[in-house]
Amino acid sequence: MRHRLIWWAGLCAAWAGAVRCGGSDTGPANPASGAEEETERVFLPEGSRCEQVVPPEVLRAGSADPNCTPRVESVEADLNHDGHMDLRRVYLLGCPTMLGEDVQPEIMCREADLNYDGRKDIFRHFRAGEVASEEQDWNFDGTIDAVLHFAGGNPLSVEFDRNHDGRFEMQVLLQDGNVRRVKVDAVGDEHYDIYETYEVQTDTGQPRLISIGYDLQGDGSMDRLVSASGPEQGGEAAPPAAPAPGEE
Ligand SMILES: [Ca+2]
Ligand SMILES: [Ca+2]
Ligand SMILES: [Ca+2]
Ligand SMILES: [Ca+2]
Repeated sequence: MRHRLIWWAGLCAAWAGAVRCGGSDTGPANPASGAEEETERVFLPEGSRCEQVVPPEVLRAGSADPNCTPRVESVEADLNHDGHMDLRRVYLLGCPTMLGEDVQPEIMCREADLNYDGRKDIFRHFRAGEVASEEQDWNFDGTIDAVLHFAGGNPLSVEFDRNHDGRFEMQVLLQDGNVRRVKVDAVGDEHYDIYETYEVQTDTGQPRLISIGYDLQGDGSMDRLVSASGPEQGGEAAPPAAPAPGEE
């Protein structure tokens, strides 16, 4: 976590195409292949997280054509040719604009089953055609382990459920793709207790840890700030570091 974040690219490098996950080169098992006798497979429930509803703002905007109603449709694909759909894309089919222009189908959501067990594992949500967030189930247990948030098409922050208990105890804030701040809930009280602040070095272009703040009292404010290069500050409430982009 100390360096430029490239984990999700490594997680599932090509989930829109040939699917490979977790660094394995072998790909997901396909019991229907090889010399083994073919047996009927049992697939898990799909676990879809892509809604197939017209966004309310689109309904409110109305249509220039009184006979047209915006609608959504999904397109599915069977990537490993086992007869079970692994990839689903949901599109918004809008209506002609007030100027009479046709509207192209707009991607709203994309979800995929990366290990071909029947249950979807990665979900990318779009807003106005631009990626807004992505949910990832790294260990294929049906519980989301990481959520990425995007702004302007760029990743802005990531939340992690590191112990797979369904709660996010770590947040990483990004700036131009580099780690800017890491917040950790170390005691599991749903408040962040550790704040790591990073700065990109002008010579290397890599982020470097510059300070760690601790909330020792669990009240949401830093009580102790340790600089990576200077003397420790503490006693009184430590001054907060400059906020990272997207940080409240
Ligand atoms: Ca399939
Ligand atoms: Ca799966
Ligand atoms: Ca999981
Ligand atoms: Ca957790």
